[in-house]
Amino acid sequence: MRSVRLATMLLLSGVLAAGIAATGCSSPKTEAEKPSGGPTGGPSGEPKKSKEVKAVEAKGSGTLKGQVKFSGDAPKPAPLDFKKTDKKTDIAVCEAGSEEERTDPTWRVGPNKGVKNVIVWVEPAVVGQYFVIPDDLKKPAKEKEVVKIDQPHCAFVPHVEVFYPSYFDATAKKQTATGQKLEVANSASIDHNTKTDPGNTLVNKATNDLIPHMTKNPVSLNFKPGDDKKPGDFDVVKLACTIHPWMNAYVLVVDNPYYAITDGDGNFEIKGVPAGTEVKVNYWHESFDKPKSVKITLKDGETADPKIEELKK
Ligand SMILES: [Cu+2]
Repeated sequence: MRSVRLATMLLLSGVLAAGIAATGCSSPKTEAEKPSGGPTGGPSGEPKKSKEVKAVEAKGSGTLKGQVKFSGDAPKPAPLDFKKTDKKTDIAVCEAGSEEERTDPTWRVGPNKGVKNVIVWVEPAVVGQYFVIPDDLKKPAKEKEVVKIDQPHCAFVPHVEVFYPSYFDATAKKQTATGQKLEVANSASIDHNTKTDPGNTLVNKATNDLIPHMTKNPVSLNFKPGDDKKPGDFDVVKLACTIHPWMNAYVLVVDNPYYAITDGDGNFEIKGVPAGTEVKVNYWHESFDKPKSVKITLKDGETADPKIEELKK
């Protein structure tokens, strides 16, 4: 199945790549959507321009800063239908959740029309290349050693996360662990389970099994961004609970530290982004079939807006 998907991806992306031109300094350009295997994303599937795995030659670093906005009238999140669970005794617990836990999490649009939970991340513009990660970013910040998703009532909180389990090591020429862990906890008084949908992940399809956890001991999920010998892969993994069919969450698995999730009003900021070289700024919202991207070249010390287009429902 995977090889068929990959072959299709490579074929499609070859056609698209032919139409993509390079851009100049700090001038973002919208690129055609990147084809990928899963409905919500998948590893980079573009053809290699060269088989050589090569370091990006950066000159300093800059900051990407911007806002992802919604086009048109903001949708109002509909209440979730808790009657959809077969465990009717759970409903009282579900109803005790916060407003965010009780309403459809797909669109969270802030007062200034910014869209929450859009993931923005950077990868080298040339497939096969990799960023040389500075030592201080080869491991997670203290407060991010564990990326934790909880289920306090009947929703995954947070709903969207990024997991950075490994980076491509220049010397070893392979993915090397950052030490970051991804854990799903259940602090509710009722049972939940966590499963990954094989239709929504390529590289992590092996984790497609039920992970029951009715205790407060969190379950550790060993997702990886892609091939251990390759740089630049990523995967969007969807988590679901089979007991409560409305429950889902998304985890983007990446191999570099240059990422952000938009806040309640769509704002994002990514510091330390390699400058002096063109980079690809990917962005993804759960309404997308696959991630989209723009390209930009930062100057050393510069803060620039990659100008992500407004999202529509
Ligand atoms: Cu559940």
